[in-house]
Amino acid sequence: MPSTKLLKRDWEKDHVYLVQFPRAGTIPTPSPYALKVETFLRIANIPYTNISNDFTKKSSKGQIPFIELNGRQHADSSLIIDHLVEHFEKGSLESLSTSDKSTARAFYTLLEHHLVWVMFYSRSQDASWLATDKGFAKLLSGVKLFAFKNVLIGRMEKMLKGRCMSQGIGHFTKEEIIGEAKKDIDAISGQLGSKQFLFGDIKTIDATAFAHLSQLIYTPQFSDEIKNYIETSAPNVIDYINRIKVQYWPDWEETISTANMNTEWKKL
Ligand SMILES: N[C@@H](CCC(=O)N[C@@H](CS)C(=O)NCC(=O)O)C(=O)O
Repeated sequence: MPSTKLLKRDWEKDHVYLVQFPRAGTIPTPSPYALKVETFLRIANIPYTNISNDFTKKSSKGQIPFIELNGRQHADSSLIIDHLVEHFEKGSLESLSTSDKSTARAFYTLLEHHLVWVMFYSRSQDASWLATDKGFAKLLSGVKLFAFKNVLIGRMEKMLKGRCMSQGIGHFTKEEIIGEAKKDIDAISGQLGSKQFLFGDIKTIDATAFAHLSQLIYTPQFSDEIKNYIETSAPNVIDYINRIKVQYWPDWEETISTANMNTEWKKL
């Protein structure tokens, strides 16, 4: 059940309040889940306002992102999108043939439950960039920056190492991980072909793909080979990411240079 503890008490009807980490310096958010929801909101043209969780506030499920809509909290990026599709009647963003629907579901799982572990593995090995200007350093100072750099980053790496061992990727060699990532990238590139988006017109799955691929392209990974492979062997994937960025994130550079969470992205 969605929690009823609200951050935004004077909410506006049918306006989404998206609670997520503050902006980072190399990507609007290092959370693929938050980037997915925010990109979906933009694609679906749903009015929203970001609210920083100040690294402390979490949903009833103990994580970010979460949204508040009409006085109720909804958590988990995929459940949030399901709710938004229903509430704002955005079914056209999910309308696919039966066979494409099955393929889209398989790509969702590839992205969120397989490829995502390459990013988690990378951060388990070295998450120190999050305490530099590429991450959140510009927003922190003094004791907070010291604690973030010297305590929290270490804790995060340790927690992610544990998760990677439980999932299995933590037992792989670096070459094996790169090999798995390449197979996923090849599959995405093959599905995309010369189409504009994964299934022709833009769909919800494109927000998911954009969010996860952006993490591999714009945030530090344990090996440069991953980004190099996308650039050299899957140039259509690079074009695809740029296409979504140009159309839905024209304020990308502004968000990462100013850390403003509510930049004007739509030209009125
Ligand atoms: N399945 C969740 C995953 C969200 C998630 O892993 N969020 C991370 C940030 S990227 C988080 O809040 N981590 C804090 C924690 O798990 O304690 C979703 O899709 O929203």
